[in-house]
Amino acid sequence: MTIAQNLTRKIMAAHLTHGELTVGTEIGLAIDQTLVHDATGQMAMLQFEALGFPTVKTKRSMIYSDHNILQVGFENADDHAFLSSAARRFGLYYSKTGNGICHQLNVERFATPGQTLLGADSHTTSGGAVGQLAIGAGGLDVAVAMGGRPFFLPMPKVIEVTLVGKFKPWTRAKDLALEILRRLTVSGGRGTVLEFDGPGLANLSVTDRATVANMSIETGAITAIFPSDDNTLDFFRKQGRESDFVPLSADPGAAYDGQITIDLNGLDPLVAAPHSPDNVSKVRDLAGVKINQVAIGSCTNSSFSDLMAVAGILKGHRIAPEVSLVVAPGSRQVLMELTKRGALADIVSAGARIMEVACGFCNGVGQAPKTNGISVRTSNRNFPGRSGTSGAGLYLVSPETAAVSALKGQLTDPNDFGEPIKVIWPDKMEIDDSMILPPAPEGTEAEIIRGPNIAPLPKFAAPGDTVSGEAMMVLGDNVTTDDILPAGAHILALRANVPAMSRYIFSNLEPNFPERMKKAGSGFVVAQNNYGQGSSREHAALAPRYLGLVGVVAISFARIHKANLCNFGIFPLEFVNPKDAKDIQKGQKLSLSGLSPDLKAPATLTMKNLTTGKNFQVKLDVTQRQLETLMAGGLLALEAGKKGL
Ligand code: MIC
Ligand code: SF4
Repeated sequence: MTIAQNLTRKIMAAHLTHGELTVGTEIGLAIDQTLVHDATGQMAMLQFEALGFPTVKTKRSMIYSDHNILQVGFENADDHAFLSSAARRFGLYYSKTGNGICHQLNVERFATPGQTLLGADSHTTSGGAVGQLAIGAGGLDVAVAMGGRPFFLPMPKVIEVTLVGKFKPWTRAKDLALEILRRLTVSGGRGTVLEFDGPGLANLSVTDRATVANMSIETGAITAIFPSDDNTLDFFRKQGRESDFVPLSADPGAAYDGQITIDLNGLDPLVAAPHSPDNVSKVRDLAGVKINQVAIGSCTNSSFSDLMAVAGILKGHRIAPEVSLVVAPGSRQVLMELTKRGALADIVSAGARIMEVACGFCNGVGQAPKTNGISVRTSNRNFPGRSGTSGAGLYLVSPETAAVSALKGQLTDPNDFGEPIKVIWPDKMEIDDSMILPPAPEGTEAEIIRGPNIAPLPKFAAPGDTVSGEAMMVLGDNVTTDDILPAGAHILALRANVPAMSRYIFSNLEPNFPERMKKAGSGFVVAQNNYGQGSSREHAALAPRYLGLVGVVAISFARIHKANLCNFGIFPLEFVNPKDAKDIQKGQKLSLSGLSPDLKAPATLTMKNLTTGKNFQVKLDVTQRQLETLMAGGLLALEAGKKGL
């Protein structure tokens, strides 16, 4: 008798290279597709090269130019020249600037049900919209997967999320995503995959599902996945990709490790207030908050249906005089469709500014609000400083709530607008992949272009049996990667240059930190729960390591960041007794001893507070593979050691 399987386990079983599907144990998965972009791709490609792979071994590997698109100096153009030449050389496809946001394009053009996708971006999870097992990771892990090696992760719990009922007229997929965050918070999804089913699914198009899958990462979940059903087939037809369609779902009666039911009919328009995506209320309860800016776009809400609804609301109206409205379509396909239908004209004549087809405002590349400004956004994160203005307050909402609020000049429940907008999809979308450049034909040697913004990779030494140093920072819960390496155009331009980017580590919290850390030469960060939540940027481990960070002692870690710490030789240490976290003060001297290549993972080790003389226990809760990596000084050092370099 075969056992009924959920969808996640089916795909995992079909890709399993190492381990068994036992929750909490390490598994290795074969990876079909990868993606990196122009904020993570520079490091990933330098690392791919350093690992000595001749060419990618996946079914498809993509580099997207979408994050780093301002060209106020030579840096971004250098990065793009490097990335497109590396793509040609190593067998990847390169999506040029102006083609669209990686996750939007992946869902439109490449995401395939039943396949695995590993992306150097936390919102890679969007691919779950079509039944793809799509996971975010650090660039080095993606580089390894591009080379044909498996991706390792702890086997997650699979949580069934059953959708029942139908959305009320003005409630949308974004409100469902926010409801999930309200229930789970920014850490409640850790160690899980959210697998959707139920009769309510019929009401969610693929682009709606992409919004929900996209924001699943904000709960700390590894990813989210939807079945591949009639709505998926309909979407694939519109994309001219029927041949990629495979029907896929969980077996009837499949077992799950947990269950949540959400009645769509019970949802109202919701908003995540500053400064966390789980700070969720009903829009109605916060209505009246005066706003300066409305920003519509990002990989969460920039699809055809999102922007057609926005155009429908704006048509024939004018935005409030004190509001700046910016609209950034998610892909060139979306922009073309808006143009053909006159919807772009409706948006422009309402007073909107049309932004480049890119991430843009979402992570502080342009459109930073005024000092203490209030910005209503359709994006997925509202962490402090993410917009590029440290005192600004970001409210995350659906495109409908954003558009209606732009007209009123204050946060407004879209139910106050009147009749809801009905979006009619075309039978076929405008398909033009000409901005995706193929790799060089086999047998051609393509030259890699390295301008001055492409710095060599730093090398790190193996630790001895003891590492010690000052507690350089003592922080609380939910420290984000935006806190560690801030977003914003001027820092993003330095993603290929570790010494330059390291000058911004923790700079929003303490501008002097990089200098202090470098001078100390060796030190620890101490924090509480969920350290490193948010983006996949490995630079938030790599650059601190370059400055001398040897360990982070916390109560718990976010999955991607913990893996990144190991990859760059920083010890992720968990307090055995969480109360010990409160005993450590900034500036105290700490030491971790008992390190040895013979240690068995996971290991419990003793740390000493040399200032107070007190000992405390920490758990190095890593796999044997990660322990070996840490003891070598990081993954590149480990691989170089194996090759005798
Ligand atoms: C983000 O949304 O924070 C980013 C910018 O897309 C990051 C990637 C990066 O910082 O390189 C992410 O989500 O992983
Ligand atoms: Fe780009 Fe924002 Fe999406 Fe990150 S979250 S990929 S910055 S649009």
